[in-house]
Amino acid sequence: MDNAASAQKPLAVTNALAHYYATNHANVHRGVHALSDRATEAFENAREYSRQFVNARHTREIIFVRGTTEGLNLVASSYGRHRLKPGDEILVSEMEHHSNIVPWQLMAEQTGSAVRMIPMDDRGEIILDEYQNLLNEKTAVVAITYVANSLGTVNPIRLMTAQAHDVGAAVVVDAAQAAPHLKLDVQELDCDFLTLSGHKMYGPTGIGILYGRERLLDAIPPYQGGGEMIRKVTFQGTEYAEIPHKFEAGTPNIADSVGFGAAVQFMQDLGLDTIAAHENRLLEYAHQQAAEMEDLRIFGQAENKSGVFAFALGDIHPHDIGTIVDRDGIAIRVGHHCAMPVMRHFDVAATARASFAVYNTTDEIDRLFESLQGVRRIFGKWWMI
Ligand code: 7TS
Repeated sequence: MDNAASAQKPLAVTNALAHYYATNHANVHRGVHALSDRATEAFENAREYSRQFVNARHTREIIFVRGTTEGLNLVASSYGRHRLKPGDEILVSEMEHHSNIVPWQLMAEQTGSAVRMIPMDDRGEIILDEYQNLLNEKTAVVAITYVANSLGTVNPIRLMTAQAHDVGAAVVVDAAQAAPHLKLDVQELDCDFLTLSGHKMYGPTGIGILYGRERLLDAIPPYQGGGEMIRKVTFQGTEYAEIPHKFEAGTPNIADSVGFGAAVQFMQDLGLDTIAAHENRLLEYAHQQAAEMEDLRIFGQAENKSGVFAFALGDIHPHDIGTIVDRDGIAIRVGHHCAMPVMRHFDVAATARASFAVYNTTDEIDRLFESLQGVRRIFGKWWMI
């Protein structure tokens, strides 16, 4: 139950990886030989599956990256250098993962712009009135998570995007926690950039995608320089390749892109609606069980929630909870979840978090709650059992 950190891999994905290495591997986009053609085809097919997964208009808008962290750093760096000037403002919500805060702080420092926080309420929902008050003609970027990893809140991206566009700001969506659970549609959301990690959606580690609106990707400078991303190099100057290759310097992570394509197909074969319905049932079940434990506090009570059940048990430290349930064979995450501002909001150092994937069951949730009774026993809270 630590799937928000990383999901386990189905055979469809591990077989695709093994098959690729055993039969199709070579470097891409450069060989005249058959193997290189096959590798290139497999790699570019994975780009097409990724395009379909986020419903982008064109594969030119899909860049392979290492994961969400790299996607966000790429946008902050390339779009930031293109667009940000002294006095500009970047709006980032209070519930962001550090990877959607720190790259913007780095860019703000370099450009003389400022990062401002969109606050949330105690249920873990963005305060939309405050968001609207923060938007003004200085707002250049709104960087927002679709689903918060520490709370499970699903944010109203479509609405926030429309309001950001009214003041001329670009919208960057962190879809790391949304991609495993929700149907993504960049055209419907109308966002300018969206990024996700393959390893959280049953795919390999070290691979993810960044979607960018074609017009913007064309306008902004490359992120890294090297092979693959150029059209012509001389000592007088360099012409860059067309997108998406302009943003893919060096030999790409070919095998894991293929594995990622297989993960996308795995999810689509199961059905994104089926996955969401199953996980929502699990979350609801966990909330029902929790209601019967009066010393259990839930972090994240948003109306629209997905995947994450974060909690505290009386005054027992989350690290103790995590260690004890692990003895019962249950994996949960404890700590600040790379979201220290969220911990600060609730005035705690850490929380315990169970996060669900399509293979989890209500039986497993029963076992988690039995194990939590064991935690209470160990800490001598016998009167609560
Ligand atoms: N954004 C969100 C919302 C995340 O949950 C994470 C990882 C990231 C960005 C970074 O993703 P990466 O694949 O580049 O590392 N979140 C978690 C988590 O909740 N527990 O471990 C990692």
